[in-house]
Amino acid sequence: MTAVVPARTPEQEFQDRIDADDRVEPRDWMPDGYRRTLVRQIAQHAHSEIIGMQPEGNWITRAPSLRRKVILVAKVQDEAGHGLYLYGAAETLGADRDELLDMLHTGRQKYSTIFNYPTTSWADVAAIGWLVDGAAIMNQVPLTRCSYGPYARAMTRVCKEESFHQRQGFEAMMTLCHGTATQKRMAQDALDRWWWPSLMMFGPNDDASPHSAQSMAWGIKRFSNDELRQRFVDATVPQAQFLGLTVPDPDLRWDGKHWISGAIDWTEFQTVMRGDGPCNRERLRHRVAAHEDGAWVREAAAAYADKHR
Ligand code: FAQ
Repeated sequence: MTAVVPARTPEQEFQDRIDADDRVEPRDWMPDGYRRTLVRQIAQHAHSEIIGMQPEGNWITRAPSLRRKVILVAKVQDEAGHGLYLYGAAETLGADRDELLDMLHTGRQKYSTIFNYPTTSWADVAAIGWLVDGAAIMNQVPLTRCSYGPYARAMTRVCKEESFHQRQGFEAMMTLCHGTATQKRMAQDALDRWWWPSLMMFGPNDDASPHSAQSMAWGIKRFSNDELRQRFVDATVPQAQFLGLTVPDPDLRWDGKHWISGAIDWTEFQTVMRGDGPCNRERLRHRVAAHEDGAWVREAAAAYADKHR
């Protein structure tokens, strides 16, 4: 007698493909939850890139030299480009770009907490490149192996550009640290203010991260929030030491294998995520105004597209 093999459900077949490291492409069948999770993450990521233009954009007119200004303009433009690749990736899942932007503008979709802190000195621009882009790379390199093809391919290009951003930030930090005593103090002050928010970029601890387990099973996330945060701390503490700066964590210790951080202030993270951080309102106001000011560009592009259809 031949054994009856129960038919596999589409969900099981999909999971088999993921487990075999197969890439999912836009026209392939996928569970609704997989699609929703990707749209949520990719949209938040896209929003972070375009809101992330503001803290550094604030310093373009005050960059200390022509060379620094050229680098900064290129970097901020790159972030706009990253937003566009990501909105494009979300569209391949059936999302509507105007709706996503509306969700951002009305506070119904999140963007990274890190961009709600002010940039009060030039050293903050250096610290963002070094720490924020450094954290972004640590989080995004594994996303180049994400199971969803268009997101993975967008990340490959984004990571190349982020790596230039991180290097220019570290180099600017190095210049400040080898400069006058005032410049060194500016660099330390920037590290003091950006260190903890950078660690928060990786998201809540694993035991408080509602999406991680499913996202890892679906091959969207390849490592947990805490694993990536630990990699970032291990990579960055020696860089701070090389710069002659002190990481603002009195509990930081070496356990023979890793740099172990003190406790993160998750109340601050929740406050900023809720919309009550130092710059949340200003960032959204500025974004909405930029969108409204750009209406004529969208209208002109639509009219041109109509004429050449
Ligand atoms: N800020 O269950 P999890 C950049 C939310 S790009 C705000 O762990 P998940 C480039 C999370 O969305 C920076 N919200 O969620 C640049 C969820 O909310 P929901 C952005 C956060 O998705 C550099 C809830 O908490 N990068 O920096 C944050 O599995 C310089 C529960 O959390 C990306 O978006 C946060 N920090 O893991 C630009 C990378 N953390 O949806 C300009 C892609 C968590 O339930 C200048 N995204 N939340 O309402 C990811 O890898 C993931 O989405 C995580 C969160 C790891 C961020």
